[in-house]
Amino acid sequence: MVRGPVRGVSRSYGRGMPRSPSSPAFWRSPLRGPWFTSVLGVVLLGGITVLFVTGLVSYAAYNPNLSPVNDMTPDKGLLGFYLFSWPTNPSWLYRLTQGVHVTLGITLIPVLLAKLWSVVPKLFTLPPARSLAHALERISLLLLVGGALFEFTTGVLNVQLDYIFPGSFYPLHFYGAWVFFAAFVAHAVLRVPMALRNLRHLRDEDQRPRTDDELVAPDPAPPTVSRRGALGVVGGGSLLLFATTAGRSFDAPLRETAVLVPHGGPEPGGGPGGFQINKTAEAVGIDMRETTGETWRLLVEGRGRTLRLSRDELLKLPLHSAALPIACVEGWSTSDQWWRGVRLRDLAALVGYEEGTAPDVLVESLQRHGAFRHAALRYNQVRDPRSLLALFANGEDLTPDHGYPARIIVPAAPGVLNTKWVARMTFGEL
Ligand SMILES: Nc1nc2c(c(=O)[nH]1)N[C@H]1C(S)=C(S)[C@@H](COP(=O)(O)O)O[C@H]1N2
Ligand SMILES: [Mo]
Repeated sequence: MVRGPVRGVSRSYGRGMPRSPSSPAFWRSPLRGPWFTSVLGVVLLGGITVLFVTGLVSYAAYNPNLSPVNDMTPDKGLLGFYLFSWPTNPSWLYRLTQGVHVTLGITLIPVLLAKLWSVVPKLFTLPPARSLAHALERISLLLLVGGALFEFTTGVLNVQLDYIFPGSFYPLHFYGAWVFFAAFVAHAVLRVPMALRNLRHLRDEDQRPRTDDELVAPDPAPPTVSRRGALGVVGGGSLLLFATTAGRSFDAPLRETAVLVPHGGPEPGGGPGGFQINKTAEAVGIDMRETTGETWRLLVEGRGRTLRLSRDELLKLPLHSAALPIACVEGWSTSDQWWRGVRLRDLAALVGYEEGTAPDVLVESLQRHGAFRHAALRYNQVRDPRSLLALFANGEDLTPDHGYPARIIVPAAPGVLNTKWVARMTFGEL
């Protein structure tokens, strides 16, 4: 019969004893260790670098310096140093960069979570700082972990919940990306050499746990899965997310496999207008009497002139066709649709801009509220012969949801710039 703890026997590693998370013995998973963390870290090194580059590219694709209506982060200052004129070739450019950005981001979620889990004991290390250098390192780690969680969360919410932060998503995600990436670079510089050494010298299963490494549990619980098995679970999770997401960058039947994200699953209806719709006419409050009635006029302005054109008058202008996709910032896209309408540069010519001199244009829609009711296009986009004020899609009149009576379609431009239900185009001064 034993009453109370036996004197002289160390209690520290005893079962069932309360321990604080700041004690290494609190963490007992035998999976934690330098090899496991290094594998995940190296995957994230490559993955997050691609996310950052494709993210910056995505922001440049809006042509934010062109006009205040395109710029969701007007106070970016130096952070916009890299911006460049978004090209119109190849026409699938944004489909690729943004598809990669969003699909890769979603795919990396299990890897990120596993990586954070693998180093979580370090979060509780006491004392909080042993030296100034150690304090700085821990602050940078807080920015790293906080930044990663913030970027992944805002990105996923924007895609899944259809612009839950209207307008403010862009500054949040853009500024967050710079903070996160700065911490990420600092971390990579400090840790990548060690991670690569670990991968070269440590054999996962056979690796004798090096108890001198702070990641290795001093008092491990019996293993229920091998380290390789655990990595398999993480990789399987990533594969599952990939397989249920990637399809919405393609048409049916591939799109049907994207059950996890909006704009996956079946196409909306059939026929010529049966491709993905971002916002329906009803959702943005387009009054169909204004658009379908005889009263609709397109205002074309520039060089001091104003033209008012009915749809019938537009139809008498030279019509051209172009096969171009819709590619949304949310990561989904369609294959090429067959658009037919008036070239933007021909509209510029109507107000006096001769061949080869078409300028930037501000496009405004009938829509009264919402971030995407207007957009500016740069002259290189206006001059491309495939850039149209489209009146038809796939051989028939535009449907109300795709922007009847007229919409913009520009090669390689993000969906946001392809304004629907166009009411006015102003060439020149933006
Ligand atoms: N007026 C207006 N145009 C708009 C939008 C909008 O909300 N209002 N959404 C844009 C976005 S975000 C995308 S992705 C495309 C989608 O075009 P679709 O619905 O024809 O596929 O339209 C763009 N044009
Ligand atoms: Mo979009």
